[in-house]
Formats: sequence, C-alpha cells, structure tokens
Amino acid sequence: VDTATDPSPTGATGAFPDAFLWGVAFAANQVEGGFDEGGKGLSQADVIPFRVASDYVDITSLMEASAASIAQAVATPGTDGYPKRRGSDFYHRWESDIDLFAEMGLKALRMSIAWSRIFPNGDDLEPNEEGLLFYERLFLRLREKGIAPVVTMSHYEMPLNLVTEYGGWTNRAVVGLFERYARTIATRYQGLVHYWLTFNEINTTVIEPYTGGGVIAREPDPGVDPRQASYQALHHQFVASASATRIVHDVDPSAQVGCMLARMSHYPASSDPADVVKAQFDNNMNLFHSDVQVRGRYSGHVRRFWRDQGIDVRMEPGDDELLAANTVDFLSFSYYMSLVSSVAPEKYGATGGNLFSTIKNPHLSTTEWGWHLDPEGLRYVLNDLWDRYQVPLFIVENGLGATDVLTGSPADPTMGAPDTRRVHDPYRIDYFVQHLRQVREAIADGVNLLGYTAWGGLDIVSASTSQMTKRYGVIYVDADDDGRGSFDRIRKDSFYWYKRLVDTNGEVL
Ligand code: BGP
Repeated sequence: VDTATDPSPTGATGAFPDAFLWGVAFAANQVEGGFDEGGKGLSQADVIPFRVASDYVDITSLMEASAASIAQAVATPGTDGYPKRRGSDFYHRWESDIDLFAEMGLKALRMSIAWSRIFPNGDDLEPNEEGLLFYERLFLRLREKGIAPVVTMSHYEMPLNLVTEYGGWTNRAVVGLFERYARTIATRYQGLVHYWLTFNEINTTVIEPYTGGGVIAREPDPGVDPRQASYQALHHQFVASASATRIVHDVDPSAQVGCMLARMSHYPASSDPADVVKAQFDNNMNLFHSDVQVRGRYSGHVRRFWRDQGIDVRMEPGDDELLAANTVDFLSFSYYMSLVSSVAPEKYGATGGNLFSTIKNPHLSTTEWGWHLDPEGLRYVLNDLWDRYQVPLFIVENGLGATDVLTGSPADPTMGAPDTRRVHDPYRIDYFVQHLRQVREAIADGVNLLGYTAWGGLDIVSASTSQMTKRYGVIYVDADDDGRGSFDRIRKDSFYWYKRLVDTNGEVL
C-alpha cells in the first residue's frame, strides 16, 4: 500500500480490512520454559527471581538486584524461584498450542526467538542447530495452519554470558554479536517469516534496564548516573536495530521490519499550559524512540534532555547515516494504559500500581495492578502515531492482566466424569470489546493498521512481576506462581469470543 498517497487504505466505513492480522502475542522468555534444553544457554531472563521485578522500581536498585540475582542463579541450578525457567511449558507443548490457535482461526502469532537458543553464549562462532530447528519446525507448522509469524528478535532477554562478561548492551561489541544473530535467523527463516520486529518495547531500556530490554547488568559504577549507561545501551540497540533492518532487507527484500514501542501517552493533569507542555515533553520522551527508528534521527527533544542532564552518549562515525538509511517499514506498539503529567504531581493522588506509579486520572478506572484502563486512549494513540509518521501501524500487545478463577474439575476416567473446568472472564471480553471498538473508530478515521495481536494468548509469566497469576491469556494454563500445577490448557470464555471476533473479522463488535 502506498501510504503516502492513500491515507485511508482501509476505507471510511471502519470495517476491518480483509487482510487484517488478528492474532495473539507472547515472548519466548515468558512462555517457553525448557530453559536448559536443546542446547540453550542461560539468558538473563532465566535468572530473574520471583518478585524481584515488582520489588525494585528504580534503576539503581534494579541494577544492584540484577548483579545479586545473577550471582545467585549461577550458584543455584534448580528451577525454584525462577518462574521464567518454566514459563508455560510451550517448549514441550507448542504443537498442541498451535492447534488451539488454529482452532481460534488466528491469522498471526507474535512470538520471539530466544537468542540464547541460537547462540547459547551470545558470542559463539557457530549457531546451535537444535535451537534453529526448534523454531523452523514451529514456523513450518504455523504455515500449515495459515498463521503468519510476527517475530521479535529480542524480547526482554539476551544470553547471560553477554551480561556478565560484556556488560550487556552498554558494550558496543554486543552490536556485532547481535548482527550475527540477526543474519543467522533472517537467512535460516527466509520465506517462513515475513514480519520481523527488532527490539521489544525499546523504550523500556531506559525505564527498566534489567527486567526490560536494556540488560545492562554489572553493578553500577559508584558515582555514575545509571541513566548514562542506559542511554548508551539504548544507542547501541538503535544501531543494532538499524543493522538488523538492513540485514533482513538484504536477505529478503519482501520481508517487512518493524520497530516496537511501549506507547504510553501522557495527558496533562490540567489545562494549565505548564502541565500541557510537561505532558508534551513526556510524550516526546516516549516518541523519540520511534523518531529514531521511523524518521531515522534523534529528535531535538532528547538531545536537549541529554545536554541538560549531563548525559553524554558516545556515537561512532557512520552511526547517523546508518540510522537514517535503515528506517523501519512499519511501527508496532503495545498499549496498556495512559499516564498523567503535571509540573506539580504532589497535588494529585497516585495510582499506586506496579511499574509506573503515576498520577491517578479521575476519569479512568484501573486494573488490579493499578494500570489505567483507557480504551479511548487507544484511538487517540493510533491517530497520533499515524499523523506523526504515516507508516503502517500494528498493535502487537494489548490485553488485561487479571486474576482468573478456575471452576470445575478435571476428567476422571475411573468415574467416567468429564472435564468440567471453565474460566468465566467477562471482564476480559469487555476489555477487548471496549478497546477494539476504538480501534474500529481509528480505522474509520483513516489509520492504516496491519493487525492486532492480543497479549498472552496463553497465560504466561508476567514480565514485570514474574507472576503466573497475573493472567492475560484467552487460554488458561493450570500453574501457579511457584510453577506448581498440571500446566493443562483450558479454554476461557474469552477464547470462544475471540474466535468469533476473528471468524467475523470484527463484526461481532
Ligand atoms: C509488555 C511486555 C510484555 C508483557 C506485557 C504485560 O511491557 O512487552 O512482555 O508481559 O507488557 O506486562 P506484565 O507482564 O508486566 O503485566
């Protein structure tokens, strides 16, 4: 689609386009398990102990916790206390899980490749064939079922060796190692993968460098502003992302590469122009990431921020040109919440949620974890991103983390009793309805949207809290926060609703 001349390629009716990619989404480190099988090396995600993520909210304590937890994990080979090592056991159940996705009629599965399955130490000269085969079989199976993989190269993880020996993304040498990884997977999966994403939620590198994308690890240098390391790591990721984009395009000119942003829009707390300018600043600090990846350059806002804060990001000759020449084909993003900005936050109450303590928006309710529920904000964000960039958009994460209640009991063949287990989750269906109606509005507004992949699909281990019981799936996974349970899959009510959504291409809304 020539988006420059056809601003409303989907028509003005708001109907979802025929080729709309309905799907679900998850990440290797949260779903796979099998953390030490198939030649996989340890990744940093395998060493995040239960609750670390929710206990540490500022960068310095996260970095200190990371150093401690890595030392502890290397000394403790067992799985206890490390829920991401079990995930949802997708590594062993992927075939039947894909059958469930096919039963729902999905058109797309957004997933990620664990770098440490392909290069167990990150700096190995040769890839691990068993890891390559795992994803190849998976992609072949998806192709049989007519499900397009949307593949993230780096979703909140990297080989642990690169963290402990190299200092993670703070080290420029990691860029070259990532390029090797990107070339390996782009070449091997050429023709099987059409949509690639480079880094998940690249903006989390500076918000949660340990549990999120940055992975700086090593203990913070005393006296050094930890943001210095985060922004340096981020620059290296931008360079790696541009290189990976070039590599994919070289290997397969028809493939599409996207960036991935955690879009958190900021509303001013009041109509005081100072609050409005503060909200604009906060939005620009979120959007400078997509500015780099879509427009191909750093914005004046972030350069000024670095100057004001005394942050000095080292760049090499040629970096600017590389970024400018290798922009992405589309912009994908996650959307969970909106935030509120003010120059005087103390005047307002806080939401008290995990991850992003924020001013409470009196017009919005929040999830159990204190995240603002803001469906209309999704329409706003879609229009805003489309107006700013005029490239196709893709919602690759949106969903409700909630506590679900499992009723009934498993089949008992000795008594001839059937499996009566059910999960009634009208709140999740309502969440989807509310958000997708706003998506439909945005399409009617003229936004070019490639698809929507709901976060979870299966219940998976939460990125921010390491809980299993912060559930996002439309398919229940029978496991608790300590990794106890049968890991059986149980279709929730939302499973059947999502199937109807896909079957009717959104008419059910
Ligand atoms: C995004 C991440 C995901 C994810 C989701 C929900 O930030 O890309 O990996 O899990 O948010 O967050 P959480 O699991 O912390 O509830």
